[in-house]
Amino acid sequence: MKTLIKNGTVVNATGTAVADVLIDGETIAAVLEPGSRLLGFDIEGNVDTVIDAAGKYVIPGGIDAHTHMEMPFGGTFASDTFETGTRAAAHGGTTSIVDFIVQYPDQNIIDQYNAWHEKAGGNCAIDYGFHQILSDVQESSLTAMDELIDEGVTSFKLFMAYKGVFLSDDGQILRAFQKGAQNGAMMMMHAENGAVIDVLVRQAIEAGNTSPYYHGLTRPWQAEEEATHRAIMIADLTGAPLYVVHVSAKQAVEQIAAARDRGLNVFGETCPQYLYLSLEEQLGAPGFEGAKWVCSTPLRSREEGHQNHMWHSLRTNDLQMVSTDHCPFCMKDQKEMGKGDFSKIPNGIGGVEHRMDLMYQGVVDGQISLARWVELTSTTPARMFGMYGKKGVIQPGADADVVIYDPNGHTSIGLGKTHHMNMDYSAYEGFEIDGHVDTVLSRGRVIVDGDEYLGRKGDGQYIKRGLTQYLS
Ligand code: DUC
Ligand code: ZN
Ligand code: ZN
Repeated sequence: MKTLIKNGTVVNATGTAVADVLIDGETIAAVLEPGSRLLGFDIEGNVDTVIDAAGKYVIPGGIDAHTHMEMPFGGTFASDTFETGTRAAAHGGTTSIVDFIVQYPDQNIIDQYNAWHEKAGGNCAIDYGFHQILSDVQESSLTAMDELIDEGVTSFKLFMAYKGVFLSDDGQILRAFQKGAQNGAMMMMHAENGAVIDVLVRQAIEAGNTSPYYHGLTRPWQAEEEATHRAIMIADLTGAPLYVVHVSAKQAVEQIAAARDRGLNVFGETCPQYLYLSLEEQLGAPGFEGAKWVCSTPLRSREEGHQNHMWHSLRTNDLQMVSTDHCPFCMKDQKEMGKGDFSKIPNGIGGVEHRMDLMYQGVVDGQISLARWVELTSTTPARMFGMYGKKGVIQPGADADVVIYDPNGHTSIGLGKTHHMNMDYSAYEGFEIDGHVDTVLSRGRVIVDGDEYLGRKGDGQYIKRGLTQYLS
């Protein structure tokens, strides 16, 4: 099967060019001047399918490097399965995800790795890789880290919060980071001071402050800044590369920026919710509405300027990536568990479907350039997590994961509109985007055409990742 995408504006992280993209089977075969002939042959007359992308952007498929499909968490499970979540991702122009294998204390890491293959295998519409969550760093965990690297799981997430669930103490973090420094793994950190948060939460509940708004107030930026600093110090001490997930506080970015200025391999991701949503408007919504946006790290105060600072940091490369932390829960029966006690609301926001659009709106609004859009959402995720060359770029030899994006199209986000995630509300209800995902190809096959889904459950393949390609 040969496909020619002709006359589109190809956007890579390095810049843009009007070009034809020739796809042979699952792979990009050539990027050519429009209308070129190849060894004297007329290309258009010798392919099976021609897609005219004139006036549209042709970009590498989005890579969401932070998702939690069907994650067991907060007394329930994230409401998107690998099937529903990857189908929604495809609709939104994301062609790869990296999901988190969960280890709870006492669980065997290799058993968990196998369990996640069982869940994802045969169900995904797009390609998928795994990071491993470590919540119980023992000798066996360190051995498992080596084994998993050989299986393509080359990044490990630890938590400084959620005591009794995920939290690792500083000594455990040190040991895992030492292993990462040895074997080249990327160490990922949920950076919030859990002990401080736990006391603030208890005090708030005892004082009768039980609404979702207090989720934000009891996870203050100081707890994020302090933990980010501590993680950076342990990374510096051990020599491990560090990737701080879901950064939301401007003070945490400042810690990351200072570390990078010192030449450390410290990186940071933020998420669309920290660019667009706020403590005042969403968490502070009347009644129990704010539960829709309970996630950790929490939405931050717009008055304090965190959202503007996140955009700024994406421009200056103090932050390198945008992922979603897609961890959806329905209001009914799930978020509702925390009525009368915000600490029982399952933490998480769904957004895997909307990341490419929401970040494209950043281009329209003048926050980031077109090339930076692609870099933040595809190229850097590929390089950060050992997939670049196959993923994250339109070039010969790459997997033909391609999105044709229409800058003259329009997307209305909300339930009953673009929403394909298994959620009974949209965290971005009413958002209007000045662009539209027109066509999505996953390894050469059209899986989304207009608003029609043509993909198949199980066509997504496991991505056996290499080590990070992003160290300085
Ligand atoms: N934060 C969330 O909001 N959900 C999943 C886990 C996390 O760290
Ligand atoms: Zn986290
Ligand atoms: Zn997460």
